[in-house]
Amino acid sequence: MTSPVPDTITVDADRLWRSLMDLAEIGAYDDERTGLRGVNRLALTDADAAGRRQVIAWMEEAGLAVRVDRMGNIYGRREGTDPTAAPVLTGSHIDSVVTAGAFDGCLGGIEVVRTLHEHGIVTRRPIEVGVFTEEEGVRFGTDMLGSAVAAGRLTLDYAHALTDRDGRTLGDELARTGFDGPTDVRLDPPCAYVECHIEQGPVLAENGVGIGVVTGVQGISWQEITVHGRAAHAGTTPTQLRADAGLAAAEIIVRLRAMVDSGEYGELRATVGHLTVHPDLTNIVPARAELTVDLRNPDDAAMARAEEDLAAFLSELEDARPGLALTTRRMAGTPHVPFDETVQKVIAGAADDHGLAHISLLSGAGHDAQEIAALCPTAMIFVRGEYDGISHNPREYSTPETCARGVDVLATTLLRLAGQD
Ligand code: HGY
Ligand code: MN
Repeated sequence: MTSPVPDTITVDADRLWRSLMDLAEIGAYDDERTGLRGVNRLALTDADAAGRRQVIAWMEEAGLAVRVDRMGNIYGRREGTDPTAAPVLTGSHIDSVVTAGAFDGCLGGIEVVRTLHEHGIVTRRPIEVGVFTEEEGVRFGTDMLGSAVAAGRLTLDYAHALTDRDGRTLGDELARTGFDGPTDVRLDPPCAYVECHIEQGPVLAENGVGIGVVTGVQGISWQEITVHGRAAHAGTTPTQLRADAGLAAAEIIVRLRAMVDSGEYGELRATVGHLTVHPDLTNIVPARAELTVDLRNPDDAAMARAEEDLAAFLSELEDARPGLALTTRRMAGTPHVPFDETVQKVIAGAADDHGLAHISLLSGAGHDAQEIAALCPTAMIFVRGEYDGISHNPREYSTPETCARGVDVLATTLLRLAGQD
């Protein structure tokens, strides 16, 4: 017995929260720095695989037909009355950084289909829930990896060959965890894609609202820099005879901050999140330094200038310091991606009809939505984060009420899109 499709729908807040907390226990660890339970579910580790199995079990309980593709992307499909219609897709990721909170990526899609299922609501279009592989990019070095392959920006072979710091390939880890699925990775274009995600920043809280209608994602540039110098005795080697790779790495970090502070690159943000020196011993001048540079910028031209000027600085450094050689390797790079205005309007209308205040904002973080936007009209819903919106940290937090209201907006948005021609 099916029920008429309502104009708005609310989800089961307690069940949503229980699932969020249950998933957060998979890969949980006791974080010494914060004294909190953090989450460590690096892509295609045993913890991630356990999280995947849990999500698949929830999908099947909610009556979804589940498929896994050759990138390990998982899709749960709920049929509509018109099986030939392109589905409305929602989703995100469940892989995490190594010091994550409970909310990054895990919000909502399954709770929406559970709610439709229990109310006997059947939409015209099918609805699919996607879980994309290696969104964070911190194990295999390229972010939004599974969704980028699904959307055709990156090839399956490229992705399968990527290695982690221990030299394991993504292809091998898919096979080891049993998520080297049989279905083709290229995703047939959905009719629309809507992702609900915690903001991971302070903007919604600063504006006193719980819901964000996301207008797009800023540009991202990741590169690895290796500085080759010369190991030498820390006591006997005069300064002028040194080729100190550690010093050069420090000069790069200071230069990046000067570029940001100069204001010449718009709203550039720069982060050196990974830095190692070799042989990493007290009394040896570093022979080698490896660092990653993460640049973010909403303005593609300003991003390009920043990349060019950083490259110029690296070659100046090499010229100025005898015995130093620098190499760089591009890890990831995506432009500013604007989201679809019509889908944004549907989200804003759903938030209005739920009586929820909202603002529009650009995403500072990368998301799978920026990749799926290449296939179909796409936009995102943000839910407010607490504690200045801290994320990639066990302190990441959003309240049960805020999460539920965000997933209400997702549910109503998906309903409306799934009813459209
Ligand atoms: O790095 C990012 O922007 C996202 O958290 N993957
Ligand atoms: Mn995320």
